[in-house]
Amino acid sequence: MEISEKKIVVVGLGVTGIAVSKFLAKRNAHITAIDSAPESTLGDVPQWLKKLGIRTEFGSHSHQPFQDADLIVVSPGVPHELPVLNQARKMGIPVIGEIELASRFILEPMIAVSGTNGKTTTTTLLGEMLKESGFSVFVGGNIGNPLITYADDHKKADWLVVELSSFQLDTIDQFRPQIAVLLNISKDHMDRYPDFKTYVNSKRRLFENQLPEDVAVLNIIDPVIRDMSRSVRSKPLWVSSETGYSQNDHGYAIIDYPEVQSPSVSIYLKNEVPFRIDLKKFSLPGFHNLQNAAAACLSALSAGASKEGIQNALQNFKGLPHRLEKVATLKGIDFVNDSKATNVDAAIKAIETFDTPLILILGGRDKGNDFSPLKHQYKKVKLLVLLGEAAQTIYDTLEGLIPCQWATDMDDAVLKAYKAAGPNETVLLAPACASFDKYKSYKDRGEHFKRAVHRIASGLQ
Ligand code: UMA
Repeated sequence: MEISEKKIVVVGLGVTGIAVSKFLAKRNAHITAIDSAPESTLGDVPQWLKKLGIRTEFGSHSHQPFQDADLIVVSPGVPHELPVLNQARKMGIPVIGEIELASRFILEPMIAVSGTNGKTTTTTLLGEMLKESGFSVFVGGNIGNPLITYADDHKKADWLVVELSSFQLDTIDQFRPQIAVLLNISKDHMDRYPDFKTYVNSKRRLFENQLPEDVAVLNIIDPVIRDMSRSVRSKPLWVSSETGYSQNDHGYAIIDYPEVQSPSVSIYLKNEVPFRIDLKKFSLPGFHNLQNAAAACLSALSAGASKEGIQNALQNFKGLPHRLEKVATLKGIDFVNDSKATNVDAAIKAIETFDTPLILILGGRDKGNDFSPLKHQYKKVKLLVLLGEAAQTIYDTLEGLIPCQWATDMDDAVLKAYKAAGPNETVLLAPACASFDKYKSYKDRGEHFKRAVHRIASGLQ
C-alpha cells in the first residue's frame, strides 16, 4: 500500500488514532488528524501532533478534509456510518480502520479472536499457550495495544494474536487471519447497530477473507454461531459439549464438565490420535470460561503449540483484573469485581458462577440493553443495588421480582451492599452496562469498586 505523499485523514484521536498518526507520519503521508471532541479535552495530544507537522481539526467533522482525502482511517469508537464517511465512500475514497491498515504491512501469520464476551481472556490465554510452546508472540488489538504498533516495530513475531471487536471488523476490507476464533454472540452495542442481525453480520466478517486452507474455531455451543458455521468456507474446528461427529470433520474439542469437579477437554484432530486436556488446575470459574479455554486449545494446536505448553499455560493462568476478580472477604462476605461485565449476557454468566446468595450492583450507561433476561436470576439475587444512568430502566424491568435499592455513587452502592449482606454471601459488581456515564473505562469503575471495598475493610480494623 502506497502511503508516501498521500493525503490521509485520521478520525478519532484516542489510543488508535495516535498510533496510526505516528505510523503514517514516519512514512511521509500528509495527515489531517480529526476529533469531534474539543481540543481542550484531549490533553497534550494536539500539541504533540502539531509538532509532528500534522494538520488538526477539533470539535466537529467538517466535510472538506474528508472530501479532499486519498484515504480515511477511522478509530473503532467512531461510528463507521457517519454521514461524512458515507459521502466520502460515494466519492470513491477508501474508508478503512486501523486493523486493515496494519494488516497491509504485516506478513506474519495472525490469529484473530472475536465474540461478545471473553475475548480478552481468550486472547491472553492463547498468547500464553504459544509463548509456553516456545513461539515469539505479539498480543494486541482491542485488548488495548493497537496492531499498528506491531507494523511500526522492527521486531518479528512467529504469531500475532489479535483481539477484535465488532467495531474493528466493521472497517476491514482484505484483512485475513490464518486462524479466526469466534467465542459467542449475544446482544451488545445496540446503541451503535440498528438491530441484532447487523451486529451478528459484523462478527461474521471475521471469516470473510479466509481461504479454504485457513482455520475457523467456532464455539457451536452458542446457537448464533452454530447457525453461522454453515456459511464459513475455511476449515472449521468446533468447540462443543456433545459427541457425535464424523471422521470427515477437521476437528473438535468436546468439553466434559461433570457436576463433580475435574473438567477436561477431549481433542479430536483429523489424522491425529485423540487426547485429553485436563482442566482440573484451570482456575477461572464457570462453563463459559471452559468454552474460552477449549477455543484457545484448538487455536493453539492449529498454530503448532505443544500439549505441554498448552497445559502449562492453563495451569499458570490466574485470570485478568475486573473479570470475576475477588477483592476481599469481610465478615464472611465475599466482594467480587466483574466490572468488565458490560452487557446483560456477561452479567448473567457472572451470576451463574456463584452458589452463594448475591447482592448485585448493577447499572451504568445503557447500550440499548434488554434487561429482562435478568428476571430468571431472581432466586439467586437477594438484593439489587442500582447505579448510574440505567438505574430507572433496570428498576422498571425488574421491579417486584427482586428487591432494589438505589445508590448515589459507587461508594454508596458498596456500603449499601455490605450492610445488606450476611456471612457466606457475595457482593458482586457485574453492571450489565457500559461505564461511560461516570468513568473513562470499565477499569476505572472496577478500581473505584475496589477502593470502596478497601475503605470498608480499613474501617473494620
Ligand atoms: N471520536 C470522534 N468522532 C466520533 C466518535 C469518537 O472523533 O464520532 C473520538 C473521541 O472524541 C475520542 C476518540 O474518538 O477522542 C476515541 O476513539 P476510540 O473510541 O476508538 O478509542 P481508542 O482509545 O482508540 O480505543 C479503541 C477501542 N475503543 C473502542 O472500541 C470504543 C479500545 O477498546 C481498544 O482497546 C483500542 O482502540 C485499541 O485497539 C475499548 C472498548 O471499550 C477497550 N472496546 C469495546 C468493547 O470491548 O466492548 C468495543
